[in-house]
Amino acid sequence: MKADPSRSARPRRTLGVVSGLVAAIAGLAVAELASAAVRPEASPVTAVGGALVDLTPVAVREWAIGLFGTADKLVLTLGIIAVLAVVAALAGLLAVRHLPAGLAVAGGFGLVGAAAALSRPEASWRDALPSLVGGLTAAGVLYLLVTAATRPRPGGAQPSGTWPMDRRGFGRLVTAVLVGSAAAGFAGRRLGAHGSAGATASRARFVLPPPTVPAPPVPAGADLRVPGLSLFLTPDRDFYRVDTALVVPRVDADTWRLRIHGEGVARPLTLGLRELLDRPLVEHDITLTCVSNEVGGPYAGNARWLGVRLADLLREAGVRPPSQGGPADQLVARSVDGMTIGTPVEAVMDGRAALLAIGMNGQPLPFAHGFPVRMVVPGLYGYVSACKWLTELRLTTFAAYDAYWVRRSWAQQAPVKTQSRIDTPRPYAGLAPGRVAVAGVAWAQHRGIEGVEVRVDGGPWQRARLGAADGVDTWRQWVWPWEATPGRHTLEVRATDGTGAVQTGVRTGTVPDGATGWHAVEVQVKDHG
Ligand SMILES: Nc1nc2c(c(=O)[nH]1)N[C@H]1C(S)=C(S)[C@@H](COP(=O)(O)O)O[C@H]1N2
Ligand SMILES: [Mo]
Repeated sequence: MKADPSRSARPRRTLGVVSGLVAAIAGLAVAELASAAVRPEASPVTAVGGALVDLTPVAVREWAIGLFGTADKLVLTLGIIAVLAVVAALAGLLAVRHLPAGLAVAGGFGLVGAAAALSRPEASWRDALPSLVGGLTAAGVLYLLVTAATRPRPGGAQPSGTWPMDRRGFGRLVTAVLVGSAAAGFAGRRLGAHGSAGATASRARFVLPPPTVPAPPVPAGADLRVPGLSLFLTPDRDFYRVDTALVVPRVDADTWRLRIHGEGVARPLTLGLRELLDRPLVEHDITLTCVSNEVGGPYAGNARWLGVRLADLLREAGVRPPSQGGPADQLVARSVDGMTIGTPVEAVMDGRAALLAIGMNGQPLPFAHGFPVRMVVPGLYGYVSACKWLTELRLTTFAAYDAYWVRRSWAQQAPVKTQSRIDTPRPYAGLAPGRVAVAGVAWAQHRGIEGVEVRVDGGPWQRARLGAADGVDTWRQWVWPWEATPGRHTLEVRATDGTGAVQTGVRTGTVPDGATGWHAVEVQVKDHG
């Protein structure tokens, strides 16, 4: 007796979806294992994610950062997995109807991953392997599952209303594949950790040498110690992180090299970390800010950096700034993951503390913040100054070369704009009437902050009390005592930089060279009693 097709259609579909999903899990797990052996960036999800990051239009990127903040990478990864799951389910549905077509979709996904991996910076042909192996695995597993699912039950006759297949055999196969995938995924993890073990050990072994030129202690009054106010020095774990890397590059300090070359470089240099550390080490407090920071946003942090003066190194290589007749006006830094960041040579060599930093707040750089060596230049947004995982410095011109973000509609040059932020009270805070400490930070790196003013409900500007200044390259805390009265109120802040220029109230977005406008916070003050 033949099974009633209308009854078997639904289980058939379910089997297809399950087969597709299980095949995708197996493919991904095997690809992860393979990518641990090749390099973590070659994992299909990471490669596709990286390619998407590079292709994302600037408006979408800014929207995503605004919406998800530093969780944007996690959201992207989950999004890719969700799309993959849908396609896998469709491939499974297709496969129970027409097996070759389903297999082609499964394998095709491997090709997409491989293409993405090959498009990544510094990619070699080996980077395609994890995706290809993963695609083949997925197709193979899909074949096994679908043939098992459509194989007649042992015993021949199919009682009506039951599945026309060996249900138990299918279940056993699914279980075996899932167990195998978990094992492959676990092995991939272990192997991945093993692969970066050299880098991890090199960081653990790395003892920061003492500074040749220590920074003076942070002035006692720099930290106003108002509850809810950002600390003057941002602890590494709280320091914002903005980069395009879906896996943090783990660079081995022992094999790290920096190459300095290009236009007007009389004596090209290639240095290892030891040779870099042979030079005088300068300690300097610098506030780093991101051009993607909205008015009032969180992408600003202040740290005590330790590093070699970049200007000295460039002079050693025979570089002259444009003002002294040098032919190159742009210094292009390149990271191990292919990021390029272009900085004005003039700014780097004008006497400011432009550093090749190796230390952050008394520790070697965290991997996420550029271990072993990154750039930091006071007064310029991170995307034009602060290359992490640095590996190359090339002298060229702005006319001849556009760095990564410049090709994505950001300005070639971007000095930090004067900004101020209310940290406390928080937006929409419910406050008791009476004395409230309104406090925050203000920054205008390399110009310094001379004054901060606050106003309530568009009233007259009132001078805030400033924390002690720690040079012109860091932010400055401020506090203003407010006698809060019941009702809804808007607090606004503006700063005056060291040149006497008042922060503009004109609101502009982050693109192309940094947001402007005054930060405003709305609060609700409760009635008495
Ligand atoms: N290699 C690399 N360096 C990079 C970036 C990046 O994406 N890759 N992002 C830059 C940007 S936009 C900023 S704002 C700073 C942020 O540094 P942080 O993550 O240490 O705070 O790093 C800069 N250096
Ligand atoms: Mo940035």
